[in-house]
Amino acid sequence: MIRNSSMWRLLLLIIAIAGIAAFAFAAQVEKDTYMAGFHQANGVSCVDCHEKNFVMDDSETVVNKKCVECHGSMSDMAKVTAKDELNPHKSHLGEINCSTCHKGHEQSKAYCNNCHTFKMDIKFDSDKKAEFADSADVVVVGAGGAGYVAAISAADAGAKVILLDRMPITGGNSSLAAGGINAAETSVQKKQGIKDDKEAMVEETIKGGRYLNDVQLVKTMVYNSAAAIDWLISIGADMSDIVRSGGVDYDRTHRPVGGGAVGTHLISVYKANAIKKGIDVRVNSDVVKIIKNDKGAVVGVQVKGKHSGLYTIKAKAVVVAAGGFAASDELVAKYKPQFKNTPSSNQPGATGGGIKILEDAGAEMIDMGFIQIHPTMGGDTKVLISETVRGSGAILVNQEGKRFVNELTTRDKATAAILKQTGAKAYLIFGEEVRKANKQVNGYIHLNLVESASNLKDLAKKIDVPADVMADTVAKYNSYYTKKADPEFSRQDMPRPIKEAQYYAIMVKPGRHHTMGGARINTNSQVINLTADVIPGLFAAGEVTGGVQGGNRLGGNAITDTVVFGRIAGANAASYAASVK
Ligand code: MEZ
Repeated sequence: MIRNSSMWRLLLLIIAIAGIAAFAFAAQVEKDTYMAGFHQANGVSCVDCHEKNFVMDDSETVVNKKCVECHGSMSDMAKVTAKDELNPHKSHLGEINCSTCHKGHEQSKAYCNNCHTFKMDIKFDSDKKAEFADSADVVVVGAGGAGYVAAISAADAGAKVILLDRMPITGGNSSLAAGGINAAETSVQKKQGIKDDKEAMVEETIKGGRYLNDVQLVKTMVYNSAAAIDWLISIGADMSDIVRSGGVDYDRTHRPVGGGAVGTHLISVYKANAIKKGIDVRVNSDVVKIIKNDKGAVVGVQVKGKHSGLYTIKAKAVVVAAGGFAASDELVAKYKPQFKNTPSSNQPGATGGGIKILEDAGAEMIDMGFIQIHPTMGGDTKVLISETVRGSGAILVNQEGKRFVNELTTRDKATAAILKQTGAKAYLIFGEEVRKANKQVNGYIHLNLVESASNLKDLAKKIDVPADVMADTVAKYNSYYTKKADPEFSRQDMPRPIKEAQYYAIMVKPGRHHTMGGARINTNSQVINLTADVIPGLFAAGEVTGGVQGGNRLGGNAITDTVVFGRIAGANAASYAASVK
């Protein structure tokens, strides 16, 4: 019983909210492009299909039963659609549920392309072609690091921007980036008295890339890297900690204070900027096609929204920044069959969606067989143990307790060396000094990837390594640290000894990390086609492109690539869009 006026007010509020929700729902389903709206318009209510409790099992048993009750079986429907040009009810007879193709709350267009990729025009699809549901000056495909940077840069240049990501969250592989961003002759290095040299960064990147890089792209990345750091700082990023990565002779990997992971930090900064700049960010929105006009210029994209179905966005320019394909067993098997069964450090959406749409749009694909194996993934997990743990002083030992490689060599060499050890694995060994310099180690501890002990003997026991051998290995390394010379493996940089308890061990194994191949671009981030011409209005940046990293990428150069080429792509896309009538 309702006894006082505040309860009345509460009841009225509930009724008002329910009314607004019902209105919004009705407005959403009202369109007859939605199965639910179509049914409602024909006097069929929600409960007729869903029954009272609205509980849906994954097989959608109740709604499928309801379809059959009203419309008959697949063979009944095959008779109804027998005269149509295509008769999918007949060809799928007995195999699938109605709801596999017919979605209640998604636009009911191009059902077939949900499973098939027909090159021919399908009548539902061709109806839709000329119909642009939305428009923007610049559409950016992929909301990882390169995509966010391109979107922010395009918005800064005055463009109306829509940023789309196929995954339910933004960030892409960049959000997993643990290490840092390489840049030479930066304001931060200068402030900390760290000497560096742009030409050395160019040379080291090309040497690390096995002399297979596009030299002009490398120079563009390096010469713009210091400005990239200043830009990141200007939009709110902390780049105050500097460490060394593998394959280089300079401390140039910039990251947040205390050795925090660079990726999560940058993505949160990018997100805040995207909101501030009014960028329309859409998740669960898979771009399945780049649309071009009859002159070959880009005019938009076709998107498959999780709930809105297929729709198109008109755009004057498109930037593809959808990442690589190291998470795709299928593409890895195609381009590098020997890496087919290796685990991947990548986020699950890194399956080459951007590569496919660029290829379909006529882009030239280069270096596709160059797939990088990162030497140190945590045990048997997908978690990457950052190279910066070695960079700040950890050593690698094998099951016999011995060092076997210069820990700061390039990734391809470190990987090859680990794969030759017992069990094709190794252990990162370090003391409290390294943990303190690397906040992210606390994360590895939290994920149960780390063994620790108050002395080396107990640590060795925990990882089943001969204690006396490991003690001897660590003692030798500490003496090399003191002498600043490593006669065994010529490691150049030994920033910390392994002296202070606790002592830590992380079991590591190599795993797929980065795909160096992708669409060919020029130094303006314009996409190049098979006849070496620019595709008008099409830009790309980050891991979806090829040529920047050559045959092997240096640690810390991925984020540089995303920031430098993301900025170039975004600014150039905006200025191209401004020139389109
Ligand atoms: O650039 C990278 O991939 C990187 C630095 C990874 C890491 O080991 O942290």
